[in-house]
Amino acid sequence: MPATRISAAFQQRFGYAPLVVRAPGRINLIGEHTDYNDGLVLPAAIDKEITFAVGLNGTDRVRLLAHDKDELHEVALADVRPGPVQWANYLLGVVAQLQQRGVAVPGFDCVFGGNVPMGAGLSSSAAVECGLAFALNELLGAGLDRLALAQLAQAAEHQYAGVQCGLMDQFASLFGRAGHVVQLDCRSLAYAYFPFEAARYHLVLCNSGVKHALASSEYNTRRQECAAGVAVLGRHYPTVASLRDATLPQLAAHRAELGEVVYRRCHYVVQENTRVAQACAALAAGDMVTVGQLLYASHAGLRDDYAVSCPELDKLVALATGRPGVLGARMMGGGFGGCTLNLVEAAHVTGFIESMAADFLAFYRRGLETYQTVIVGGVSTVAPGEAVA
Ligand code: GAF
Repeated sequence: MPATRISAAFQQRFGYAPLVVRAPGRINLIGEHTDYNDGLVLPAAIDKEITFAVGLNGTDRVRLLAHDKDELHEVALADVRPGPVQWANYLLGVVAQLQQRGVAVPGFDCVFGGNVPMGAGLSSSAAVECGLAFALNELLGAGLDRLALAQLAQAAEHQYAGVQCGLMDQFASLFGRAGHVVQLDCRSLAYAYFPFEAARYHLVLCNSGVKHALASSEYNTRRQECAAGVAVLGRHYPTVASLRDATLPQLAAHRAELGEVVYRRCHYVVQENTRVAQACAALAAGDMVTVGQLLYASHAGLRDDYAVSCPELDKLVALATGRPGVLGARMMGGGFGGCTLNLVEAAHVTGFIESMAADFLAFYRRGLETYQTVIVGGVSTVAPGEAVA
């Protein structure tokens, strides 16, 4: 029971009672690399969570304890800036963003830890940022709403982790609803919940075990390539302010001017936005076969046009394809490693996991880590004694 463990560790280290907050990681059913293109995404918060114990300490210092690493990082509030301790940067980035918004952050203590696997593409970093932002907002009575907290956490990631991410991960962690995926329109910020029929279908994650060093640099490159595409299209079509506005015929008409790489990036994004809308319609109609087909199509686009997959992810999708009870599979998240998302009929989950693990072992000579997911609610406080994931 991590909440009790984290809270106890806080009391033991700092000697007073903290506020306890849980912050979930996320899956994304479909809509990858669309968030920073003003597009549509369809994520959900899952029962892989980070728990925070946070309290004001009456000093001008911040004391951060990463429980799972058993590492303490201490810094004066006047000295908050990005440093060499990566895990601390996510937290300090949140402090800096609060300060920039005029919130006077006093000294505080924070212990955090949980079961979101690191580097698996489940947005442990967003969970870390959102959990602390939520806790400090509560403790300080700063009055920021969930959207403001998500945007603040996103800005922390930009400035302290150097990843020019979109809003999806932070939004999912804060706005998740149990049993539902949430469609976010990243331009209007309108959102709508769609029930996910968990009794009949499960979302199973297969971890490629690959943590690609290029993930953040290539991510930022993709953003630039999309922006380059918009710059070309905007010269011909003044209504195109982002790839959300672009159409496939427009791309085809200017393929040479875009250049092959930029054309392919844009082609993927335009198609993926359409797939998200189609997936929402299929979900509403209870047509999970179509949802599954859209997952396969999304993977093909991410692999061939957007070029953010890797051999291990492609292999996992190939292994899942055609297996009993599997409706669809694709790589999930930013790419270059992390997990595949598999839509599997509930009755076949055990067989799916066992047979995938056996085939993965036979091919790569190493074990396959898999995670079964439950879709849960977004960041919240935890009452003393309350169980969390
Ligand atoms: C990462 C980013 F943080 C998200 O904003 C999103 O762009 C995702 O990659 C790809 O869909 O998780």
